[in-house]
Amino acid sequence: FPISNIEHNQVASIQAQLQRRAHASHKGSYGDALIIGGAQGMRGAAFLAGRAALHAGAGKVHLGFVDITSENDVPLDIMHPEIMCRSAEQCQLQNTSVAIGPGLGQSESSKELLLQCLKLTHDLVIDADALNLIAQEPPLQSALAQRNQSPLRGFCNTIITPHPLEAARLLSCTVQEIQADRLKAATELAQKWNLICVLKGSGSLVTDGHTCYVNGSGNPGLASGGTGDVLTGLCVALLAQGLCAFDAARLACYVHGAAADQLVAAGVGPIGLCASELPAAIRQYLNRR
Ligand code: B4P
Ligand code: MG
Repeated sequence: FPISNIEHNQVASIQAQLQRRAHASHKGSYGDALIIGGAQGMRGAAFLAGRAALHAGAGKVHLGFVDITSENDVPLDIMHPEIMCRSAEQCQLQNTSVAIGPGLGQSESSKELLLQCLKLTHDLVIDADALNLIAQEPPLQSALAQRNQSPLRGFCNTIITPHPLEAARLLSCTVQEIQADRLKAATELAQKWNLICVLKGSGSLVTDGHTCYVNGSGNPGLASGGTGDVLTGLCVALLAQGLCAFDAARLACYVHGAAADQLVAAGVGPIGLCASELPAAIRQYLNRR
C-alpha cells in the first residue's frame, strides 16, 4: 500500500492550478462556498470556517446557521461583512460547494439538513457533528453510501475530516484502536463510502482508499479549539475553486499546517496560537510565488 509524504514540491503543482486567475475573471469564476453549522453556543465554529474559505479565495462565502428562530437572530461576522449569513434552511444546496459540521449540533433540523446535503450537494465536506450524526443514524449512512450511485451525480466530490475520536465513532471502535493503525482506519473509511478521508492529528493522513499521503507540515500550535473548523473552510474553498476532492484535501492539509509553521516561526505560537489567526496566514501562503 503506497504511502507518501505531502511535501512542498508535491503541493506546488496543485497550488499552481489555483493561482491561474485570468485577468478578466470575476467572483463567479471562483465558486460559492457555503458552510452549514454554527448552532447556538457554537456560532464561532461557522465564522472560523467562513473566514478560512474567504481567505482561501472562494468567490463568495455563505454561512447557513442552524437554530435561527427569527431573521433578526442571524449572526453577522462584523470583522468580515463580505460573508453572507442566513438561516441554513434558506440556503441553496445545489451548485454550491458545501461544508457541513462546524458547530452543527445534533438537533432534528441538523439531521434533516445533513440528509439534504447528502442527496443534493455535489462538492461536500463533512466534519464534526455531521460525522457524529452519521455515526449514529443508519438513514444518513445509507444516504452517504448512495451518493456515488446516484445517476444524477457522476463523480462525487466528498471529503470527510474526522479527528481520531470522530473516526472511532464512525468505525465503532476506540480512539486507541484508531491511533494504533491510522492507515487502516483512514483506508477503511475512504473505501467504505468511496470518498476522500482526512484522518486528522499530528501527521494527518489523506486517502482515497487506494493511495495514502501523510502530511508533514503543522505543529502542536494547532492543538487548540477551532483549528479543525479552519481546515474545513479551507477544504470547501478549494472545492469551490474547482479542485477535485483529493487535490483539495491534500493542499488544504499542507497549507493549514504550513500556515501554522509560518506563524510559529514568527513567534505567534505554538503557545497561544489562535485558530482565528490562521486564515490570514493561509492567504499569505497561497499567494506565495
Ligand atoms: P471536539 O470537541 O469534537 O473538538 P473539535 O471541536 O473538533 O475541535 P477542532 O475542530 O478545533 O479540532 P480538530 O481536532 O477537528 O473533540 C476533541 C476531542 O477529540 C479531544 O478532547 C480528544 O478526546 C479527541 N481527539 C481529537 N484529536 C485527537 C488526537 N489527535 N488524538 C487523540 N484524541 C483526539 O482539528 C484539529 C486540527 O489541528 C487538525 O487539522 C489537526 O490535524 C491539527 N493538529 C492538531 N494537533 C496537531 C499537531 N500536534 N501537529 C499537527 N497538526 C495538529
Ligand atoms: Mg473539529
